[in-house]
Amino acid sequence: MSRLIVVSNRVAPTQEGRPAAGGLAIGVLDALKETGGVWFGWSGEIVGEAGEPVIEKHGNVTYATVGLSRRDYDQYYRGFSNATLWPAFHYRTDLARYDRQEYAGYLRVNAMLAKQLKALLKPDDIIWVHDYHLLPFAQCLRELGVANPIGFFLHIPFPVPEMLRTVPPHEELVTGMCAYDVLGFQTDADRQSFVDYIERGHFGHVSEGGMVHAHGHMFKVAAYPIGVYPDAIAQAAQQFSDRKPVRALREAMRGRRVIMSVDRLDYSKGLVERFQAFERFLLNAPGWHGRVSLVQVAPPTRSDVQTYQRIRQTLEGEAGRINGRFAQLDWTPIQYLNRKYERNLLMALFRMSQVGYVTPLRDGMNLVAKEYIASQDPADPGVLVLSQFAGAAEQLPGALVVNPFDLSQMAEALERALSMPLEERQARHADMMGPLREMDLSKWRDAFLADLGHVATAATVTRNA
Ligand code: ADQ
Repeated sequence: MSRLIVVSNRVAPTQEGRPAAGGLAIGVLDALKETGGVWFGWSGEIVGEAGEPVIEKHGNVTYATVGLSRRDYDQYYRGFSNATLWPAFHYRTDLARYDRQEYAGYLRVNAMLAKQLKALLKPDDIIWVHDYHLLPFAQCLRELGVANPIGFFLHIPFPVPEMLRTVPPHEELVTGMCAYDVLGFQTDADRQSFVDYIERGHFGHVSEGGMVHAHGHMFKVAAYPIGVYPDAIAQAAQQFSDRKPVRALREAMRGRRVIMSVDRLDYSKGLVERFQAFERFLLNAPGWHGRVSLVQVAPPTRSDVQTYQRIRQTLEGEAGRINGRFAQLDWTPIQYLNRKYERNLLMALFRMSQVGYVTPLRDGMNLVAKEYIASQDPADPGVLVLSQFAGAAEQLPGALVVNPFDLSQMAEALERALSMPLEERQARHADMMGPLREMDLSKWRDAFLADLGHVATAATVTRNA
């Protein structure tokens, strides 16, 4: 049987129980643990000079990690990946900057990682590459003569062509993407944006079954929405409901309702707008004063990228201002916690809250929305208030879907969620659990790998001919 080689920028910590870095890490690790295989990527360490990969085996997963030099880290990771691609792909051209040297560093690191991986490859390995740090990775491998099947999954949104064109080397990046055998996106809208770019630029055309012919390659393009394991989450949420931090929050709330938000501290997550909409809700609905708190858990990430330092300051300022305006001696409207929690504990916190408040300005999928639904007690479930710009909104019709730029609408949705009758809450929850079970994490992996298997067989025959 073929070995699965997963490639992502950051290989998640190997120790059990430690919180993983984010949605990608959680999805990939859970998916890989079942099939077994190799996970290759950056170790998270800065080293003098990138050396040979360090190989460690834990269970049926082999971790192959390499360090990055300071220059590589600054140009490839902090620079082009997170200060150009991330903001532009999340429609924040106001925050995106472009620097030719950083782009050169991005290409150099992709080529270096491809060379390192090539040394570990066997002829029948299947390679699955993840996310925006590695758009040119397949092209680099092909240049080294690698003929194995290579698929790519983009965890973040793929922007509409006009937005993509704001990234100066857009054409080169898309040409690189065409070297994959399968390109997977979170939603149909993302898939369509890619196809629009190809067709409007006359780079190629799409034939039946989502096959794209462009830049001399033939590859499949499709949406594979990432999922969670809803039943395992439900079980964990229930089991951890008696743990100390959950009990402590329950006691501190003394019967008050909880609106719960959990995100990495990132400007794409719409935290400032969310706080301001909560403020508007408090203004509109004085009857709720003292009866509900917003608990926002947001651990800092990428804190050495400047825009991330700024969002942190802004948010702390907003929380302070809103609390100063409304707090009473025994009530703090916003509890803002700048830290990570163990995953199972988070699920229990979701379960004890009455509203899941998930309002990114743009998000590839958003696993928190899915985790929130899965964590609920079906007999007395909470209500999900969800941004229309999260990929998850395509699959969670039972949520109260809001436009995160419309503070009044969000404020109304909070009020509606907090007063929703039990029967309606139950019906909405049941409506969402079905699709969550049908499109769980193993379906995501299996659907992608099945397509990669089919397409690659045909393509490899052609490449080797
Ligand atoms: P992220 O932007 O990281 O993921 P998301 O999908 O919400 O966003 O995943 C975050 C994960 O981290 C969730 O599983 C959540 O439970 C966990 N998490 C968040 N805050 C935490 C905290 N304080 N402590 C512990 N765990 C925490 C990227 C894309 C998303 C896409 C995923 C997966 O940006 O759009 O859904 O990849 O493809």
